[in-house]
Amino acid sequence: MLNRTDEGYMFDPEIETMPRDQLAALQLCKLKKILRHAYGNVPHYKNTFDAAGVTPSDLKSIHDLVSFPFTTKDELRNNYPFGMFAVPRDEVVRVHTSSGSTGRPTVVGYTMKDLDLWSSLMARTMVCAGTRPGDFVHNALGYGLFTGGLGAHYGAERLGCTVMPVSGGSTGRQIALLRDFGARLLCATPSYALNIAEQADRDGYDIRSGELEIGLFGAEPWSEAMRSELDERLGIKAVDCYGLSEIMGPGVGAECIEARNGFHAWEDCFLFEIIDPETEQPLPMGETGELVITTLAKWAQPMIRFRTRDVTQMTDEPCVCGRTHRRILRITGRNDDMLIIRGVNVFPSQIEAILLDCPDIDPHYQLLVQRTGTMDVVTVETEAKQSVPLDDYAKITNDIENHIKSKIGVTCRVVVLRPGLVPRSEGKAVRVRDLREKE
Ligand code: DLL
Repeated sequence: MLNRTDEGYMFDPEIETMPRDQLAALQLCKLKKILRHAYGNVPHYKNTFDAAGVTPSDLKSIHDLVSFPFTTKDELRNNYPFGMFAVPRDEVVRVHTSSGSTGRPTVVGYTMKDLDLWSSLMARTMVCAGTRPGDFVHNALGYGLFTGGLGAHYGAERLGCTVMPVSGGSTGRQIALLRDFGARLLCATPSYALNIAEQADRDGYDIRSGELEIGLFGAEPWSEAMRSELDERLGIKAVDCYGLSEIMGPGVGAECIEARNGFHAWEDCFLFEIIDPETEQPLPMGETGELVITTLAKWAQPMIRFRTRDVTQMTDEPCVCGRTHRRILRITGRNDDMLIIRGVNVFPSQIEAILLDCPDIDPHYQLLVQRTGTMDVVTVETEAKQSVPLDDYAKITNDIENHIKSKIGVTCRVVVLRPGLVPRSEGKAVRVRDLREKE
């Protein structure tokens, strides 16, 4: 077995360090095949390709992909439940769905081979984040229709770890299990990891003195400031991991523990583009826009140019870890979660970073959007630390309002609540509550 301190250990070394020209050739070969598979087996793709006047044989180089149509979440919904499958339903061995909180859920199917690939990519992700075979993994990602729990579970098993399938919730019990079993890796959403840290404090357990060394966090936007907070409070290195059910689940990319600066996008299995969401044109390397992903090896349900709505940027700067796969920098947020406050675009993660700067605040928060006349008004609800006297709340409120104004350029109302009053997350935190339609 490998020693935990073995540097440079990779799960798929040949692929992870593949020279860029070879990686590009591999992508082209896989892309041609997946386009044929999608066009030949999914009526939706046949129709949209035909409408755009393209067929798979028009793709001669990767750059030709721009003439192929995008796939949107609405189109997946319109093909509910099995219309996007490219194989007979009885070859699909697993189905997950998105939450469906805004209409029909989106369905994703996997063949046995797809599940095998997903497990390998999650194992690769975990190694990239510093996990090693034999580690004990505490998996607090939700099990069920959400892809987080099962994705991390099978990845950890594939790697040869010992997995505890705790799922989210029953936070008191999570602390006891972390203490008694000595997990090295914690998988969770960052907001739930903060909830765990808080519970450990309440229970008088110094989680920093335990065995925990790494947090593999994702499934929701979080800021660099939140990373420092989690590092500090849990005594770990917090590592970002990205994924989405429509494309596979967690494991589409992961930060390396060496740099912790943007996640390596697994380019042998996915093709990544950044586009301007308005003009829908590709943006040059380094510019911020919407991430678009094409699956290169997912068989049950290929996704061609899927518009993720996630806002980010890519970099082709070499990484200290030696991996050649490009990095996608922190996801600022989703287009759909972006608030436009008096003409200024604001993501909840920007507010989060400001709250974390304030020493009297615990970074639990929600943004409430209301309408007054024709104006949208945003209220930031957050919490004071236990030790802060009530008399100080007014001053803290004022300070945060000023910070938001000076750093982001918008005016928000801030309400500082007593500890425990902002709802806690057991999975993905709800950061924005839109009260406009109900008023
Ligand atoms: O959240 C898969 C996942 C599970 C990823 C566990 C990482 C860890 P969905 O429920 O389909 O899948 O949600 C996907 O979550 O489009 C992003 O908006 C957001 N998201 C996922 N990872 C990150 C991240 C899972 N690291 C949606 N940073 C995506 C920011 C993230 N946002």
